[in-house]
Amino acid sequence: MKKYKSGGGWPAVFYTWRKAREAGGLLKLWRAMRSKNACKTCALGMGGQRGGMVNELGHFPEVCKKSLQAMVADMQGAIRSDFWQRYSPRELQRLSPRELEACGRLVEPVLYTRESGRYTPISWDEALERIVAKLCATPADETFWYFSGRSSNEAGFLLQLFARLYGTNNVNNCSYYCHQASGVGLASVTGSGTATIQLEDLEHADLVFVIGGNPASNHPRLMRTLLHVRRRGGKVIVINPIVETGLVRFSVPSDIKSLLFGSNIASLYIQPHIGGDLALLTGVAKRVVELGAHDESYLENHCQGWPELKARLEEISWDEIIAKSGVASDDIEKIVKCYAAAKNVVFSWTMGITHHAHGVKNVQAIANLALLRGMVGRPGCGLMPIRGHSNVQGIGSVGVTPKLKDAIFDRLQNHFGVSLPTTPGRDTMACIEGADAGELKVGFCVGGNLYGSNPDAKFAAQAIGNLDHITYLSTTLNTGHACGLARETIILPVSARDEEPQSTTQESMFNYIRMSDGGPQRHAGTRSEVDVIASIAEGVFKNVATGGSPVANAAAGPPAATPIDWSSMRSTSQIRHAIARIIPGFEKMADIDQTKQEFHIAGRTFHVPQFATPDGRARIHTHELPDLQGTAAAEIRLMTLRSEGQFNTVVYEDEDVYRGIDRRDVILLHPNDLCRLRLSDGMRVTIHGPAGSMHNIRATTFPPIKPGNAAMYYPECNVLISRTIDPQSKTPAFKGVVVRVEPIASKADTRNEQRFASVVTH
Ligand SMILES: Nc1nc2c(c(=O)[nH]1)N[C@H]1C(S)=C(S)[C@@H](COP(=O)(O)OP(=O)(O)OC[C@H]3O[C@@H](n4cnc5c(=O)[nH]c(N)nc54)[C@H](O)[C@@H]3O)O[C@H]1N2
Ligand SMILES: Nc1nc2c(c(=O)[nH]1)N[C@H]1C(S)=C(S)[C@@H](COP(=O)(O)OP(=O)(O)OC[C@H]3O[C@@H](n4cnc5c(=O)[nH]c(N)nc54)[C@H](O)[C@@H]3O)O[C@H]1N2
Ligand code: SF4
Ligand SMILES: [Mo]
Repeated sequence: MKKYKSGGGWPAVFYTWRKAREAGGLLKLWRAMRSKNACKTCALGMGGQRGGMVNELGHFPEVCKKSLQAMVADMQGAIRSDFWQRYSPRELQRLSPRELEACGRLVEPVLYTRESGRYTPISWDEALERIVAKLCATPADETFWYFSGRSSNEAGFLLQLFARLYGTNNVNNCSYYCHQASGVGLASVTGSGTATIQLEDLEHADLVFVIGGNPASNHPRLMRTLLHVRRRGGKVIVINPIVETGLVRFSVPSDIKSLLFGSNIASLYIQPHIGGDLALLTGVAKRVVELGAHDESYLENHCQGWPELKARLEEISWDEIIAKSGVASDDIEKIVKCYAAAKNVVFSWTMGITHHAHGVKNVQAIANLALLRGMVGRPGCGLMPIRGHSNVQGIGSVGVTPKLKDAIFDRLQNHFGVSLPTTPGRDTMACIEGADAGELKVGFCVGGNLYGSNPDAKFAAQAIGNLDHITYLSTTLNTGHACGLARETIILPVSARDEEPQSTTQESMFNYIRMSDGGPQRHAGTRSEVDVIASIAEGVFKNVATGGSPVANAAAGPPAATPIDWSSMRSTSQIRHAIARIIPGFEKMADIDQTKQEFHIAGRTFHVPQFATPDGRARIHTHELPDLQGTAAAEIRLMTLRSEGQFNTVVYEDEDVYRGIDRRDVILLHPNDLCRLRLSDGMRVTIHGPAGSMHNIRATTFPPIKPGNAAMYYPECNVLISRTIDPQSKTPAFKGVVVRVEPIASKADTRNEQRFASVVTH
């Protein structure tokens, strides 16, 4: 396959034309993309009231392949009723994630029962009645509520409120498999779990670190910002085991000079081992202090823990740092030189940092490095986790977490005159494990693909299979609908953001609240998430009020009838009023309907070194360096990652264009490792991971990866990965997996276990 020399550029432009044809013409797609709705895809955030393809600073046009992919997918035709006759879940299990997505839009509720062995269309009334009856018969703490990050703030707020009044804190979101380590790590340093900067600050940085991510594919519009840093004479340091084409050179399609000639992005590209960042960041910090390039007065006046860090840095040996990071001292010196010379430095990071058993420590180590030179709490510099889903941050802000912040808990109780449960609540992995142990009986998932996002896919299927009931609110089919089947499974078809009948709001990774107008329904039969949640809440509490089947919460007894008029909660405007009163920093939400004024959430960004900790000082944490995994002769360290052509568990195309890979059933290995493991390019191999094996995978030569490290595509490879989690953030170590690669000896052994059929146990 042709390997591109830069990311973005003409391929991205041609892609737009191709996608326009699929969507029924350029004009139709253009109208959809320009509607006043926040981009549905990543959390960089575009669109909203300034119209689609506009960022927070008013730049236009900001559009990327991914936003087009998502839009065109939502513009697909409907799945017809006879589809369910033809395709049982067994057949759906044989389809790839791409084929499932391409089946079309879900437009009618469907019910699966284990007895019938298939999905059957049912009416909305029947579906809602069944769900309400199930909830009324189940102790609240035996249920869980999972949210993906694409839904609105309004849906998130309403669902968590309902779940808590129903009686459980088992409320969580996909962040536990994503940026939770960033939230936990940042909160442990600044007292606030989100970025310390706004987009505007990035425009003033003279050095940006991009650690453990591939924004060229995954957050394409960030590339324009990085390009501007370079044009201003600033620098970009990339820390990544893979030399990603688009981080070396990128052609920004909306910038004519860049489109024609391409732009250099990385000034310095450093390749650590997978999991080697903590050692590398510690090494850089050690050297900064050795050279006296740190800011002693900032550390003494605005931080706590500096003496301990200083002692730790003195004590730790260079041998250990170099062996565990995989980065030579020359390269560390180059980073330090750049950092010491810079005035405004932004540190950004993504999954290469959080998807480790030491994810929180990684984030704290990034913060340490920033604090050493006083780079937090000033304009133009700071800490910036690059978030995933378009509203994952908002979902967390409005309370879709097991534990509410104290202020939110108190205000919720006072505002509504209710009393909320005080049980600890379960994170996402604890829900999956609870389901397997029989402690949980009912699951409710708003968006996402709980099955497909889990490590240890076989276990995930078994755990969800152990539930009495699961409800999925979805727009399209995914592997979860095929393999994540409870005894009774209901899929409810919902409207996408730009089809909502009322306006909704979203929060970008820069703590910026956008308003989406919604738009005309594309398919009769879909309902808005808010409407569905309000209907279920109404049904459950009507039962309570009329003395119908009681909901017996094991701890707290049946829930009291609530003073909340759930029917009025069908109005997103009504929900926004409650959010404005309850969620700190969201006060401006109260009149956003009239003003249409999008806003930055108050109290989140730090432009003075006065932090949200009790004494206003930032906390410095010190760490032991974890051992480097996968160093035995027959082993290799594996990262699982996304390709250019997918969005999480949804695969749009098999090609990963900028990495020059044209299929997904591959393990990408450096030529040295092919040699070391006695393999050759294209050879069929079996991969043995901690949770399972995959057969018939192609060993593929991939010189851009650092020797000793390998890569495979998620979600297919989740059969391999164990449920090892970071004890602090509960996030699985999706990127620190040790595997063995074995050539397939005979032609007979060419079962293809990456197809999902083989992992389903019932
Ligand atoms: N096109 C597209 N865009 C997306 C998504 C998508 O699936 N497709 N998903 C969205 C979501 S939810 C998220 S969370 C983000 C994810 O955005 P990313 O974090 O960029 O995505 P991944 O593919 O998980 O991460 C892979 C990058 O991390 C590097 N890496 C792996 N291990 C390590 C390590 O130990 N150290 C370092 N320094 N680097 C490492 C890999 O080489 C690779 O470049 O993207 C969002 N945007
Ligand atoms: N091995 C490995 N595993 C990983 C990762 C990895 O890097 N490696 N990454 C992890 C990360 S970062 C994340 S965020 C998770 C992803 O976890 P999830 O968020 O659970 O999964 P997605 O694949 O994003 O969910 C896609 C589905 O959402 C539904 N959907 C799309 N739009 C809407 C909407 O507007 N409303 C509703 N209700 N539904 C909608 C569609 O049915 C679609 O199939 O996976 C995690 N798992
Ligand atoms: S970078 Fe993210 S928010 Fe911006 S257009 Fe692309 S997918 Fe949407
Ligand atoms: Mo994510």
